[in-house]
Amino acid sequence: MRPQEYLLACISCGETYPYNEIVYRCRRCGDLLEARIEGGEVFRLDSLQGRVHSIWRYRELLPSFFTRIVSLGEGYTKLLKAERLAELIGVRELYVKLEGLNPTGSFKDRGMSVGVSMACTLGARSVVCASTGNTSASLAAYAARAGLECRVYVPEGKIALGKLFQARMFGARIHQVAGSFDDALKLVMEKSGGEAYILNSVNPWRIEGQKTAAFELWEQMGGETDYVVVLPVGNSGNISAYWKGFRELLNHGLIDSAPRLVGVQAAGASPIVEMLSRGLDRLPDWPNPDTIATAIRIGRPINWKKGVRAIKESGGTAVRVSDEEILQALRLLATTEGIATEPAGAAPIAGVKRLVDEGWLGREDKVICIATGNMLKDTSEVLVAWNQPQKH
Ligand code: AN7
Repeated sequence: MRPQEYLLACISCGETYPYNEIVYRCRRCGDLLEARIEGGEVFRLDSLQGRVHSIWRYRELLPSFFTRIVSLGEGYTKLLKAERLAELIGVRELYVKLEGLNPTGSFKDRGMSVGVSMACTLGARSVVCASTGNTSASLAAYAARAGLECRVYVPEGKIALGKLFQARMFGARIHQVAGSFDDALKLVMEKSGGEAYILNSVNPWRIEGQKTAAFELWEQMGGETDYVVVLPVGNSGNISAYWKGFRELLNHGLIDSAPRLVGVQAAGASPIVEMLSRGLDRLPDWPNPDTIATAIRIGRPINWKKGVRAIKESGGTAVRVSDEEILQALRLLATTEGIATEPAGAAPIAGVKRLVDEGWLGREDKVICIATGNMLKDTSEVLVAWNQPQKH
């Protein structure tokens, strides 16, 4: 067996780059890059027993070349069965993966452990990102642990207070951008290159870390894949990461078929749903994204091509839900199961309800919803919304 080797490859033209080159977009055609592993061994279900309780338990499919691993114990989050909610919604089985249990309270920590380890290995002194909140909180924490300087760009007045507090607490320099997340990301991509290592999900090493969530589902479900996975979609980095994880399990013969992946967007920020439902071949413009789920208030998802591929190749679908449906789902999850999440994390529950109404899901289906972020990050918006007079 050849030892593990990583390289970066363009998802469109196939151009490759050494793993340690600092490149965020293909220099030949401008498209997205993906980290590819060649050679190496793989874990099996029974070889995972007794390993560390973090993403690093899947070390065979993570980079082995790091000079330093920066970890806060991310990953290995709980998967809870929600029997009362399954019955209420009308599916056979429903599970909720509690990504809010990660060290800074969101799934971003999986990607940041790998991304910041890469930053250290490359000798970077400073890191930067644009964020709707969770990415900035996570990067700030991992940068602190690694001793790196950290700058974050956030849309002014549009991120949850708890997330802003986290970034501040972990010592990041915060730049509030007058505009949307899309404007903040544009600023980072155009201005930061060279000076600081960019750790938005356009960076393929982030996706390497986040793909471990698929390995976890596979392990937690006893090696089975007979379920549908439902995730909130913003930049569509996470849904592509899950798909990459399941594709790697397929390629290594650990599974025979991959689950269908469903992307849920807030109605006010749903360019991917628009694209798929209208059969467009590129992303439509979405100039003024708006939703109470500020985490996914994104009009120009940078990873849309990977996300759309994940949905199409897995045989999944994309669905949009209103803010009202998100808030209802959040409350339903909390009051029937004792599970709470921030608004974006409840969007999958709202999406499942929609898909049951539409007949895409039904009594025969097993469904896993990814509750991507912790409820304590984002309480004020939800409280304000609940205190508005109810529409009847
Ligand atoms: C709780 O923090 O984009 O589709 O800058 O925080 O991979 O973008 C957050 C995204 C879902 C969407 N749920 O994931 C950011 C940011 C929560 C999130 C998403 C985010 P992607």
